[in-house]
Amino acid sequence: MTHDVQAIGRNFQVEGAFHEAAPFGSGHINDTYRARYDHAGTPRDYLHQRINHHVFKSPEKVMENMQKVTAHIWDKLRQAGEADPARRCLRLIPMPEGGLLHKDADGNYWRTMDCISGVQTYDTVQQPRQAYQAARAFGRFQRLLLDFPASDLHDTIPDFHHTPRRFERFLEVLEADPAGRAASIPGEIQFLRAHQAETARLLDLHAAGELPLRVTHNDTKLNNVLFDGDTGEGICVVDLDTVMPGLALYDFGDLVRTAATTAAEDEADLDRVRMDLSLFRELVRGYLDAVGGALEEAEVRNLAFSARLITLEIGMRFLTDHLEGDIYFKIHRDGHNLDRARNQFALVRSMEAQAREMELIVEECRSCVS
Ligand code: GN1
Ligand code: MG
Repeated sequence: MTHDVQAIGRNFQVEGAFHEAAPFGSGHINDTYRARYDHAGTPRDYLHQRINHHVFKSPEKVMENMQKVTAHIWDKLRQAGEADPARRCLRLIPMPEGGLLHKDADGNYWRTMDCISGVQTYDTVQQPRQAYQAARAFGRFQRLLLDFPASDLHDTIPDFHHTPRRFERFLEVLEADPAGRAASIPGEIQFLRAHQAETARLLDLHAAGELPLRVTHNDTKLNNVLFDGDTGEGICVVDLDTVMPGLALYDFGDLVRTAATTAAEDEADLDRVRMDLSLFRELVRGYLDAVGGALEEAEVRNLAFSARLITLEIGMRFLTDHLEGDIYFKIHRDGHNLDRARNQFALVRSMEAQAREMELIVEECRSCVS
């Protein structure tokens, strides 16, 4: 569905006259447009974004979280003497009457942000140093939020990374089989059942007091990092919709899922899907360089496992959506969610086959970080 982006833009305090707009990014949930405005002869780019309110049931709360977290990060960057925080943190654009959220006549919720220029994003890693930079960016993000009180944030999607609940939900949908697809995927169902026992491992460690609740990003895909087009530095973390209290390991793991893989998330040729150990090493190094000193022992010990767990969880969510008839994630072809699920399960297998090597890399890297 396309939207009248120009009309949407009029509701925000953008600078300049509307020039053009086009769909932007590769998200599975929201609709994003990059719009160019002409400000006295100088182009000004903004992102206008429709928040999917079927997924984010309370867009106001999403915006409150985002506003608080970006304000906190801006303050910290300023305190640290950062010359240009606008390149390192998202900036939300308010409406003339204040407020950050515009509700249109169709009941859609819109927000606007500055579009940071001179940056690049990647769906898969092209060079090992991008993996290092992405992990450093998310590690820095985690570090900047260490002193942000988790209780100040809304749980905008409860149990977002509660893997055992995700498993229960999968079983419910499997049982109901609303789209009549269950009989065609016995191998995938069997794969998930065989992994049920490990779904609770991180939450159990949290319950035992070994893994702290932190303020986490919860959607740490590689393509949520902006890389400086000149230096290649990972300068800014975006997509703050799901910033909520959570476990840091789910963030690290989700980055491995998307940045240590040799293929895109929906690659259907499973022979191409593999976890690359040298990329994994770059991710561990980058993350520990940025935030290693603040992590608990159990967090470091489970870095490798976290990657398997979240990859399993996301694969399970894709498979659940396939069984439900593709109602949650946007799809661009028949069987898209099934392809994604198979891809993620292949990645889990590859991680399992290299589990020992991954553990050794973590041990090696942690001894280099003070
Ligand atoms: C969704 O829309 P996007 O790509 O930022 C999803 C994440 C999944 C991801 C899988 C709110 O994120 O949890 O990991 O797809 N976001 C939500 O690619 O469910
Ligand atoms: Mg997202």
